[in-house]
Amino acid sequence: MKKTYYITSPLYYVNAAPHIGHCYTQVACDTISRFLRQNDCDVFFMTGTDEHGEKIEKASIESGLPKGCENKFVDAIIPRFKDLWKYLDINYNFFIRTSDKNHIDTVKHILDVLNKNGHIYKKIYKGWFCTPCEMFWQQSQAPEGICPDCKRNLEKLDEENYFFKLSSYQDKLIKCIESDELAVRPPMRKNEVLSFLKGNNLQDLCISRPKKRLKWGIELPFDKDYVTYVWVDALLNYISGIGYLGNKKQFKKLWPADLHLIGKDILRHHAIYWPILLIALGEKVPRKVFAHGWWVIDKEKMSKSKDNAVDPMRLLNEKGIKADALRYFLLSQVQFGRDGSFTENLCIEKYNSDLANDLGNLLNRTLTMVEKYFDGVVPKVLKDEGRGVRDGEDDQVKALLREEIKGLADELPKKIKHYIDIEKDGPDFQPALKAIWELINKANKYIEVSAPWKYAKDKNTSALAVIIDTLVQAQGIISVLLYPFMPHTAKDIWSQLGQENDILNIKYPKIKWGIIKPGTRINKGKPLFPRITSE
Ligand code: ME8
Repeated sequence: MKKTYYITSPLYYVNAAPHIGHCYTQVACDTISRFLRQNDCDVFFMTGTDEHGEKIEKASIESGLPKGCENKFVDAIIPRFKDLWKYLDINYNFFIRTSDKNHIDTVKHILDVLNKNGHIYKKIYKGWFCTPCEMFWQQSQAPEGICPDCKRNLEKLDEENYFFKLSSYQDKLIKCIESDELAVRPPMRKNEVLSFLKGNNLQDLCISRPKKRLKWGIELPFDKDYVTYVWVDALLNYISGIGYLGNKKQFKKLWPADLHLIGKDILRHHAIYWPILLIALGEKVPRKVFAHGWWVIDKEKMSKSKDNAVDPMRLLNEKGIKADALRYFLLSQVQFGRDGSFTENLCIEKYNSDLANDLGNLLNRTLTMVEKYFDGVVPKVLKDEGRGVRDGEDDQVKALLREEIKGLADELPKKIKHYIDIEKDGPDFQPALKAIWELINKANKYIEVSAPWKYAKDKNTSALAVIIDTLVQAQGIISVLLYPFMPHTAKDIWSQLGQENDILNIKYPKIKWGIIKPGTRINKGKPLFPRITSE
């Protein structure tokens, strides 16, 4: 039976159009999902949008719509997210909106259960509140009235609200995280959460907003004068979306989630509030929460509200950086978990060096030689392989390089598995891509060193066949291994190598030397990555 994985992205706020920070999480989730499917696993990848709360209400009013028309505002913005995910080849299984009826019914049902079971109480809240972060802060946490997270001014609040008894399960949560029943990763984030939990008494979580202040939310099932705090509403998506209320069979199959992939800004919500809500509900905690770093511009987090957001469509339209090139940049530029600094120039530099020069040229040169020397057909290598190549004076170097290429290619699937494995410390995309590029670079070097044009001049076809076969096999393997990271490019390489079967059907055990059969007619197309000149 296939192994099942349930992977989630955060639900993105729909107060503005998405930027490359949001693309980052999506691309990472998509890459993991594609990788697991290649390994014959059954994957359910869920994403969606977070549509309630003050932030959205404010954005709706600012857009010129009257209060009470927030649904129109969010409906209009959803296609921007869906279209972008389509453009980026994000292959999710379900898109949940917190305005979906099923989600609303589930939230009401769960709050009712929690209330009936004594987990919720009412009291007057006095303290600070940050509207952009939707977070409450104690005087001791924010003595200057500045939000510790986003550094903006806080508002003083003094109002009666409902609270969830977060504090009851503090010790239980510490044990869950320490034992990795809930694996918080990377390790620095595990340490961060544990030291917070051990060094502070958890304050109970305010889970309501009075309607006189905010109407755009899910009404509390036990008090019609209040709506639910947006974070409680949003976190519950992870179970409402897989049938907690209406599809028990699917819920049983998928829960607990194997991975909640998030940005580090929302670690506390996912590693503290969410597991405690689940414990109170009598459900299992998620298996893993992985918090990646931020894309920053001039040391500031890229964000919709800070006006420094980079629109991926602008990168395409003004710079010619297509979806896969952006995917590659995001995944290869930094170690997953750390912050990365984004500039257009860096993105263009990496495009030109890794994609245009290394990957694109390798394919182009190889296929040009297949056309020129073998009429566009992948040659058969004679049994005594490499005979002719050993004729020259630097024969040893060439033979060694060829062996190295084969060795690297044989090892590559295992290496990638190791880095992406979400059941261990992964995912980490950068070293996985580095390993693929090591092979690409070795193959380019092999062309330089073996100088096939010299054999062509000498009409040494058997030697030429060995060189071409080595290059073609390596690129067959590279294309399939690249597929989770750059699906469009992988398919393109695969098809230019003359392969007619769907790359999706090539599962991991089939990724090995000999993947491209001799006699295959190649299908050379346009260069994959034409160079970009930056002004
Ligand atoms: O927090 N760099 O939504 P959101 C990297 N609705 N990743 C970034 C980023 C940046 N500069 N900016 C955003 C919310 N992200 C809530 C989540 S989940 C139940 C509710 C990514 O739209 C990052 O993964 O503000 C962040 O966690 C996510 O976008 C959502 O941001």
